Amino acid sequence: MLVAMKLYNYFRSSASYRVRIALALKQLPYAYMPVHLLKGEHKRAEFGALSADGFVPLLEHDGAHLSQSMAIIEYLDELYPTPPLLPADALGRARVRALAQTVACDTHPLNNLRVLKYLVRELKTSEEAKNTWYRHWCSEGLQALERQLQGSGPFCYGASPTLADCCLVPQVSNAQRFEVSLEAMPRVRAIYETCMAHPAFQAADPARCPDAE
Ligand SMILES: N[C@@H](CCC(=O)N[C@@H](CS)C(=O)NCC(=O)O)C(=O)O
Repeated sequence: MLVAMKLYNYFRSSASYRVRIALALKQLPYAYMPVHLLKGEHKRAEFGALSADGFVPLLEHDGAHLSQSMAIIEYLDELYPTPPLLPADALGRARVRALAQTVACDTHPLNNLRVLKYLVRELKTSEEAKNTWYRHWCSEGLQALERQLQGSGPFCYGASPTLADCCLVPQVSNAQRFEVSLEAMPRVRAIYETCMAHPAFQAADPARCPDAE
């Protein structure tokens, strides 16, 4: 039996977007709990009582509160294995996790809201320098992904979406928002197009979120 889930998230949060994609791929219903990051709602005591790290996404399921998008997606994949988001073989799983972590561990943390705020508020960098920082690290990360995607297709790892695609799409969407050039990344662009033609990816799109502005 399906136990009701709640996803605390923000439409523009790319880590939240990853989880929304996974939930949509698995066709799992959930209550959308908006947490407005720019209004600092993730810093409020109510949210702090649920979340130790104060980040979105946070998944509430079966009395538990789960943080970290990658851990949440793997949890969902174990509980609801169809369709699988990780390959059946160990080498395939290592490859998919490597792609996903290139985004989630090497790229996204450098461009997180708190990092950008720290640059501007504490280190007194200009808006322009902050955007240069953003574009640099986003581009470095996506180029590393591009190199690993040689021979891939139509998705990051074969014929169906995996954890890696859950990570690629939000990162590309961020890159587009910050006008990072994707010119030198044909594989990343092609996989992004394939994903965006898939109904689950469309359903998870930030523009379709209840808190979209
Ligand atoms: N590693 C975490 C990262 C979560 C994260 O960075 N969330 C961002 C939004 S994408 C956040 O809540 N940022 C709040 C802040 O930076 O103050 C995950 O994958 O879930």
